[in-house]
Amino acid sequence: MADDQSQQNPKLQVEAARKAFEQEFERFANLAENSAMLGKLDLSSAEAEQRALADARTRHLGKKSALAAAKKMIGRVDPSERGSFGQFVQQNEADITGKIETAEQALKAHLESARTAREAIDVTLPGRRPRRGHLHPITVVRERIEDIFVSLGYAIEDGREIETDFYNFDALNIPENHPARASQDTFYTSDGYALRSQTSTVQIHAMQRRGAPVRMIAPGRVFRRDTPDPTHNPMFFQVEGLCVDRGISMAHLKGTVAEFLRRMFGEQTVTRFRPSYFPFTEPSAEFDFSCFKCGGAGCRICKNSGWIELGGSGMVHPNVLRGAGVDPEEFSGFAFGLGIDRMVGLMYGLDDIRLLFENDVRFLQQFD
Ligand code: 2NL
Repeated sequence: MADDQSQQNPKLQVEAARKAFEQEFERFANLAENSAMLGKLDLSSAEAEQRALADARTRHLGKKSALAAAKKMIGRVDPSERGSFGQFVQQNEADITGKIETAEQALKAHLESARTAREAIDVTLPGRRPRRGHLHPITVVRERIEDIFVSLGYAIEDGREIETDFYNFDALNIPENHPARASQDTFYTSDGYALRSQTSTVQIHAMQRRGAPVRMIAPGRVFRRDTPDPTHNPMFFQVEGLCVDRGISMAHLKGTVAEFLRRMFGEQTVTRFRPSYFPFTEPSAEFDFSCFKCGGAGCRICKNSGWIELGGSGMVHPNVLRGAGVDPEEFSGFAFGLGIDRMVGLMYGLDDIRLLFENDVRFLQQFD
């Protein structure tokens, strides 16, 4: 058997090793010599070939290879043949190394260009434009209200949403036993603070801080424990206005609210006041304005009445002024409050104000 022979004959052993190498190397040789074939290799198969080639190098040139064993035998062959055997071994080693290196280089070059191709980007491609949002309709209307009052000389005040009973009720002359104080109507935190049920709280703070005279509006979120329905949401937006100075009367209140509504809904808008009751104002009045849709003739928006009910108002109760550190003998003032979301609902003809708080872009997109 050839194996038996090669056991005895070191030269045959080297030849057998060379033959085994050539057989296994054929696929790499094809790759190295035929660039079209190499070009067809995708990145992951080229990487697999590269690993297979590294294995082949270890097997045929490594410490445990047949060639390494033959090299160890050089010293043991007959001195007369040692020179030529040594040369023979070295020649084979050099051939094999050369072939492997050529294939390695070809694979490496191919991998480099394949990786570069994968990472290439077309810098001339147009960018993806980020989708631009827009203001929420409540914000749009709030800003319009703010602009109108700023132009009338009012400041815009902001405050906290969690309040003590003092600011939410006591300072507003709301009696101890008033139903609004009950936990059925107001949200309380576990340590007894109230989520403000109107933004009057902001105005009390501002009066304490700044004293009189003062002109301001306080827009913001308020919270009431209402069961949600098409016209109620437990969180909604309100704007309150306050004007305190010497000699302020109901006439100033009516003139201011009427002017605001004319700027909001058009010059033809008519405002009317109806007597009402609030603990924090005396006298108190609710106000309506002529329907912006039908001009008073009657339509779906005004429920055929020609009028739209908007908010409450009145002359600030002396107890409220006093409680906020303002002398009611020297100063008087008017105040009013209205719901921003209710106004948005009317202006856009919404049949359910809860749509404003669901943050469904399909709905909100309409207000771009
Ligand atoms: C309504 C009624 C109103 C006020 C709010 C107010 C504020 C202070 C003092 C006195 Cl600091 N009053 N605010 C007055 C009357 C009515 O709101 O229907 N809001 C939606």
